[in-house]
Amino acid sequence: MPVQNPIGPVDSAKVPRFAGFATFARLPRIDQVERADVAVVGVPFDAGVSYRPGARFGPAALREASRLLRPYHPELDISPFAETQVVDAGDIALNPFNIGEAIETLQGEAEALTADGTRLVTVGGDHTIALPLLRAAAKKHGPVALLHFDAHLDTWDTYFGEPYTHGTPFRRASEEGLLDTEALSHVGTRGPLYGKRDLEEDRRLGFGIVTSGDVLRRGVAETVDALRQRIGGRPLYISVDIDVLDPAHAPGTGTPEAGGMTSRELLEILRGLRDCNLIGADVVELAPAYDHAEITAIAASHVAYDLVSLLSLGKGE
Ligand SMILES: [Mn+2]
Repeated sequence: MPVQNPIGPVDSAKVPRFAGFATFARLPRIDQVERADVAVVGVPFDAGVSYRPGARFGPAALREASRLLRPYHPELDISPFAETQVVDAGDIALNPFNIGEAIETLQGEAEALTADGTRLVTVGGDHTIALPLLRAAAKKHGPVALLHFDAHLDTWDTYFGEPYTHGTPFRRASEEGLLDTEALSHVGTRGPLYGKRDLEEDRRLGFGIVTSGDVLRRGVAETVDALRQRIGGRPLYISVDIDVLDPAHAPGTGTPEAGGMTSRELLEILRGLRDCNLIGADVVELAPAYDHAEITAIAASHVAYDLVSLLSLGKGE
């Protein structure tokens, strides 16, 4: 059951949006409520990146950009902050010098945060963090369906011999049995690969691929239909690497690729998933040092808002 009489965001008629603490959407902190239905939590960690660093500053940038989010979502016809208790759970502090330890810590913190039924929208941080988040999700729900929005496959085996990086989380998750292999899909992939073998290995792990070009050719409605058929009523985890968007829509990220989706396409696809059984989500790879005029941070904050809204629609029942 959702929390009765949830505490909402700071009233923007009394305190202007550009004043006050930058919690996500100006919502209460987790220590200001008794229980939360949905929590937005930051993971400022980028020790797993292969190219441009800086996603450790993603959570702060997303919170700052989220000041302008308003409480009613017209497309989904929901006031997520009024119908469920949504909070900002702050940041999970990880060891930036030890990836193995960071992964263990994050899994434990995610398990603690979700123990009483709170569902998470986690803000990265680089994509390494998806592995411990999926471990925590699978421990609770069993193997989960996964929609992975990303320019890249992120199912590579190792980098410089290292198994835990931002390019390998979904290979590890598959190997560990965290994923329902009947219902896995990358969405928005594009750009050059190391070789054709990347695709063959990815397919062997059970992934389907909807490329960025597929979304263009089929359109949003057909894309959503195909994804929903694949997912059905399974517990669903959504992982959004903001580099799924074209650099025109998300320049502030570590490994940009030309030819990506628009923010409109991404948001429309997410809204098409309103009937799915979403159990958790993340938005990762926002690296504000490469951003301009908060283009990427604003897009990421809206993606987070839509994910929160989808979780609120589910109401945890
Ligand atoms: Mn990624």
